[in-house]
Amino acid sequence: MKRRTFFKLGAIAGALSVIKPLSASNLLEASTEGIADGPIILSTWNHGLAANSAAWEILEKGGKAIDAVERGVRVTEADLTNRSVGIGGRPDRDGHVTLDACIMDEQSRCGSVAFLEGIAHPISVARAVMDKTQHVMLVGSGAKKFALEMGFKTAKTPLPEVKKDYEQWRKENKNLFVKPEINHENHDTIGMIAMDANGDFSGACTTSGWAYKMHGRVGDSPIIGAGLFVDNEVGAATATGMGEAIIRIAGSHTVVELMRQGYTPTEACKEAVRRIISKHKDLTNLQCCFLAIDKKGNYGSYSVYSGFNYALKTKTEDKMVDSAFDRNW
Ligand code: SD4
Repeated sequence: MKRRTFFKLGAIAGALSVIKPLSASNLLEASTEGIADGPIILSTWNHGLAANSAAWEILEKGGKAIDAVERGVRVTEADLTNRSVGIGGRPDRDGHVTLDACIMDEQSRCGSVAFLEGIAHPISVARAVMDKTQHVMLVGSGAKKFALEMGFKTAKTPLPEVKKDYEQWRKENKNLFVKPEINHENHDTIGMIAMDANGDFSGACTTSGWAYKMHGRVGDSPIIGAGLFVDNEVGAATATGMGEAIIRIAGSHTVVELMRQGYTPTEACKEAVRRIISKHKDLTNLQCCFLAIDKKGNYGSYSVYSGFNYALKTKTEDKMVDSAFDRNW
């Protein structure tokens, strides 16, 4: 390399090294982020309130975050009126309800299942993958076989009322390659992250994914680093929204790594959203949302579009919080 070019590159590198992380604070209303004193749980969407309550029963007794997040999201999985989590979920284009879930603890142990059919609590199967096997991820018939061997109960899916909607959808959608919609009305995966009284983090994420997706499609939710990531030195993050876009930027891992570099949770989520926006020319219906907590108990979120909210539970708060966002629908 010529000496002059070398110095030029050196000057650019020097300038880059003093660039500060993006500041989102001027764009935020105070209510969209905060700091917790003691244990904290964040969960995506309105169903997060009930899930947080169940999880809190464990944290308030000094229990572990890993047990709290599993208990919490099981509440959402058990809600048969929920159309995008658990066995009440909508099927894929071929009429199969396929479930994705993952879980991760403070020791970076993790477990995941994807494309799993007919089992009521995929999050607990993911936990069993983590606790009982040498593996991280089991999919499809292998995941089902493992679930049955572990004694998990089977469930018949889709539910009759869901099947009726599906049959109607099939009548109206002869072209099976039509892009399924994911917008503010039809998605509500639960991603839950928590810090316990010991300051340890865990997270869980579970979904039936996009309604009427292609058979075999797996989203971000069961992928460690995309739908969920925990690093006990730094904090935790989870995601909801269009899984393909979240996978492309390794979303939740990106958020945690940005917090490691000094970004606040909101700034980190905002930067992940910025990357998604910059990498997609067509943002139609491309909602993606991130939630994060750092080691000091700071929490925050950011989404591409308005409309994303999350449930917050601490010693003093139990409420829904509107996320900061980049643009209005
Ligand atoms: C997926 N991320 O399968 C999930 C969908 C979702 O709220 O989050 N819906 O892509």
